Amino acid sequence: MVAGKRLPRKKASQTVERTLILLKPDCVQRRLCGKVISRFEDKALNIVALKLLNVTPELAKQHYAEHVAKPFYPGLEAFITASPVVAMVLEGLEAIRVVRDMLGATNGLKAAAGTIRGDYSSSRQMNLVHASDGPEAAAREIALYFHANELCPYTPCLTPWLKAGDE
Ligand code: FUP
Repeated sequence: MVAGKRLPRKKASQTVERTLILLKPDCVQRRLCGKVISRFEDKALNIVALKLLNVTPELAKQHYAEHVAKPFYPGLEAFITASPVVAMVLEGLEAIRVVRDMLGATNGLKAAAGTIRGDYSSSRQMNLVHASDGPEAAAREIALYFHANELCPYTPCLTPWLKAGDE
């Protein structure tokens, strides 16, 4: 290294991630799917899979495996199976964290204003949207809701105007 000359700063590596999103029964029933999907599109997240389905009690138990033994689980299962949900896979740089930040805290009453739950939910259970909380959960949850051939990745033509080439 030349004395006094700084090495170029190494860029933190950014990862393209996929995350499983559920627009829950309250979101579908309250006709909020369009507004919520618009937020994800506006943030330049790519929708790579999307469908409407009924969550069965069996699927609910797999999805919420870590909560099945908890006292609130029966109510959670009754809620998530009560009406159709929209399942989506979103793709983008650091998508798992970005989407969780966009949702806000689990309890809508505590979620910051400006987040999806902060703006539209006043409930802990009816908090409108589920999003995977880490890479392992994302892989597990995507496989629960989608076959590999239902994922349709593509390059949006706006890409050069959404981020710099080295991002
Ligand atoms: P989140 O990671 O934000 O989806 O939240 P959790 O994994 O902690 O909880 C899963 C779901 O259970 C949440 F959508 C809210 C619901 N829940 C209840 O209904 N009651 C509770 O006491 C705690 C969580």
